[in-house]
Amino acid sequence: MIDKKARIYVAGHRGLVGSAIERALVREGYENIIKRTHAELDLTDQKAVFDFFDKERPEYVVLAAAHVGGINANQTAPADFIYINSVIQCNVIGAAHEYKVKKLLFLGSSCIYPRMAKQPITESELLTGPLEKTNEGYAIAKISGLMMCRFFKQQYGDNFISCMPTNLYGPNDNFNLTSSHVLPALIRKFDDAKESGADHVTLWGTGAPLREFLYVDDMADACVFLLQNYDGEEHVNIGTGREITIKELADLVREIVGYEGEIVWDDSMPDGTPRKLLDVSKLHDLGWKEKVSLKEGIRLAYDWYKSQDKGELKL
Ligand code: GFB
Repeated sequence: MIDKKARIYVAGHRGLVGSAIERALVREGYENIIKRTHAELDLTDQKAVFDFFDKERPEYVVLAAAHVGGINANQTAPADFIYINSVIQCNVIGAAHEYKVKKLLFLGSSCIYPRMAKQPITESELLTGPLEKTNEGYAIAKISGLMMCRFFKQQYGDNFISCMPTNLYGPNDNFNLTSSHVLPALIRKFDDAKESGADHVTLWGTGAPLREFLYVDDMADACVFLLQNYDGEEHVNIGTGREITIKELADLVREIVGYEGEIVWDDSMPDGTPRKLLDVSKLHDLGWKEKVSLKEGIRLAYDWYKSQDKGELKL
């Protein structure tokens, strides 16, 4: 059991994932959550990170800080994705080892698996084939973080575990149409078009790829559950085990937003990996299952988007 007064550092607490993990920890009664904004602590600065661990002595660490983005951001800036993520991971995992953190949870992403992995993707598919090219930089950094946790566990006995969430969405997402993931992009595109009375919305690719989506607060619950219940060497997939085509997703978001115009598919933009469905039996066997349906989650995400002051949104 993790003491409710334990010092828990959530790296990346202002992002989609980190903010949800902070909410989940608070809900569970944890009272001593340590946070630093990017301006207060630059996680790519090794000395600053080690000084911070030396001073704050966190007992638990959730490494949710990452340089992230959707298919276009990943494809156009692979150097940033591999470099920034690798440096952040090395610094935080290295400091967690040095300062004897009791447990660390590292968050990866389902894009770590081979492009043509057997579906649904079990944890053992890792490193069995070539990666999807549009996100190779990000995937290689995340694979390295996962392996680093595994090797620190093997060599030093550090309790560093990893999880691999599927595509996530919810409050504090990035709604910038160049760098965002598909769900926030759909919410914003349909909402903008509804407000402006535009007769069509342009979406990327063919709409044929299949994706799995998990509401971020469910993912955060799963993370807290793993922190409390899992000490294994192998990473754990976090998802719903259900998939939907991008075209079906677009129809669903359009209905929730209430936009009645046309959808135009721009196939000069990439589709990315054709299918990315996680096998979540390991997580289910451990005793965790999601609560929020896709429809309900999109409604919550849309309500959140509408409740925000435009100036506060990541647009
Ligand atoms: O969410 P997304 O950017 O990333 O795109 P991935 C998913 C699918 O939605 C792709 C299509 O087939 C896109 O072509 N799509 C349609 C759109 N319209 C849009 C749009 O307006 N914006 C966006 N962004 N997509 C990312 C990886 O892959 O998933 C990352 O690049 C990470 O590394 C993340 O793993 C979870 O699911 O293809």
